[in-house]
Amino acid sequence: MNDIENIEGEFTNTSGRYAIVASRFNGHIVEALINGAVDALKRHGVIDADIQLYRVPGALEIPLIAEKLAGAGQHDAIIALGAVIRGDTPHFDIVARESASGLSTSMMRHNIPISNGILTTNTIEQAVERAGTKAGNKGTEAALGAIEMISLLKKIS
Ligand code: INI
Repeated sequence: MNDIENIEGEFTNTSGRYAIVASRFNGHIVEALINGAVDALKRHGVIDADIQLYRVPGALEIPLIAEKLAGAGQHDAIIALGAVIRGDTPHFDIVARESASGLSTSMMRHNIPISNGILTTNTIEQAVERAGTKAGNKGTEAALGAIEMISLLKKIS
């Protein structure tokens, strides 16, 4: 077991261009996710000029912009940030499923990491917990995932 080659992404060389696509719906929570993501990128050495923030109305619109950006080829990773909260709507399941599925499709089509930092929770309290309070910050996690995947992909190509 210890003799096997272990290939994984690193957090040391973070050169790359990052696009954040964030929704305005449930804006207070999403702003906390954006702050978490930007903070994580910058603390790992990513400079302001290599981070672009695109804003869309809601989680359902995130995949279109992510797809467009992935196809344009100007970024090394895309970080999707949003908050879908069941309490808000009967079509929670559609918004949650379609936003995640659209991102996966674009990631595979364009071979670019797309970190899914879209919270899907039953309550606003659960969303707040995952946006920088007692259960971490999903935006931070998504940014770290993007850094790691860029690094790992470089080792394969
Ligand atoms: N968009 C969200 O980002 N989160 C939600 O919780 C949400 N709810 O509950 O409805 C939501 N709906 C809007 C949707 O993403 C689209 O913006 C809208 O349907 C227009 O296409």
